[in-house]
Amino acid sequence: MSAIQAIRGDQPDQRTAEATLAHQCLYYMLLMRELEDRIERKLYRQGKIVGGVYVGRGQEAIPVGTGLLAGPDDVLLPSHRDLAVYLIRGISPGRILAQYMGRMGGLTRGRDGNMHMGDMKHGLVAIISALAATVPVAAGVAMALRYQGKNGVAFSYFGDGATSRGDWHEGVNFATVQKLPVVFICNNNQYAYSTPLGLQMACAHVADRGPAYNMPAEIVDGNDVLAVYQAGQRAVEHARAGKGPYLIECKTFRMTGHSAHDAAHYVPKGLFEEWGKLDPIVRLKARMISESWADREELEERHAAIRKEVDDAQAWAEASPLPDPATLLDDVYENQ
Ligand SMILES: Cc1ncc(C[n+]2csc(CCOP(=O)(O)OP(=O)(O)O)c2C)c(N)n1
Ligand SMILES: [Mg+2]
Repeated sequence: MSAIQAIRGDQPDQRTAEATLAHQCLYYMLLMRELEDRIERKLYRQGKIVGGVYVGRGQEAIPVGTGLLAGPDDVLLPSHRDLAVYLIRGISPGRILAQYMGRMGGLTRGRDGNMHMGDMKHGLVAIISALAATVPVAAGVAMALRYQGKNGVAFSYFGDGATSRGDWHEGVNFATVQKLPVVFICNNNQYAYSTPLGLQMACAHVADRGPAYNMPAEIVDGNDVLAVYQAGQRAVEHARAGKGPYLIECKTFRMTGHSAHDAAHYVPKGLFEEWGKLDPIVRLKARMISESWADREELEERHAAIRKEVDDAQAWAEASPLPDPATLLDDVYENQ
């Protein structure tokens, strides 16, 4: 039985719903961390990754706490630090590693070398590199869901910096005017590349932007996965009930440079120390032990199983072939 089968309750389970949720959150946060560590700290340094690497270290609670709320009709538009969203929607770790290594087994079949990937079969819209460009797309997705008579919600993910882009404001404005079912999820990690928050926006909180659009907006501790989940529940319920969009600002911190090539010398060291103490995985584990939802040994076993899952995924991805150059134009034009 795999770790995920175990925590999904495929084995007789006496746990409470809250404990089961905590185990599920821990599984996806650990899997995201392990996969990204493998990508950034091993494969990238070995020269096996085709493109740049952007990770969500320290921010795992945000895609996990919200992604777990998505139902089959919902559509998710993750940003570049939301890897867990793909895992939750059923994309295997092997396919993700193959994607980063430019292999046929990846979601873009070797056409892209990092995270510009999606799969509508799983309700995942591919990341658009231009910041905030997915926000009007999220509004469009929500409108399409409404036209189709589905009760789906669009989950729109972005960073603090993206909220200063024109596309963000147009997308949010359209969604609020049309009362579209969108949940806007901001990871406010205090930096947009090397620009600290105070140099790119004049209000103190991203949530302060909500009232300008008559949109409910709440601030949540983005390093507390259960708190993110609860805020997400309020947001999804609101959107699904036809009341329009809802903004969640998750306060967090980027525990790396902007990308693997960036040593982040511009970030005061003290901030890494301060936020390191608030690591969402460490905090969830401590909570699980204090609530008797798990003991240390069980958590260790889970972690070991996840490392093995990533080892197997890497072997699978490395066995996947690179694309045949003769197929270069496949899927580019409808008719060649
Ligand atoms: C329009 C645009 N400008 C610049 C970039 C380059 N770029 C990619 S991510 C990024 C920082 C984004 O900051 P934020 O929105 O806070 O997200 P974070 O990376 O912190 O998660 C920049 C400047 C881009 N992709 N698109
Ligand atoms: Mg940011």
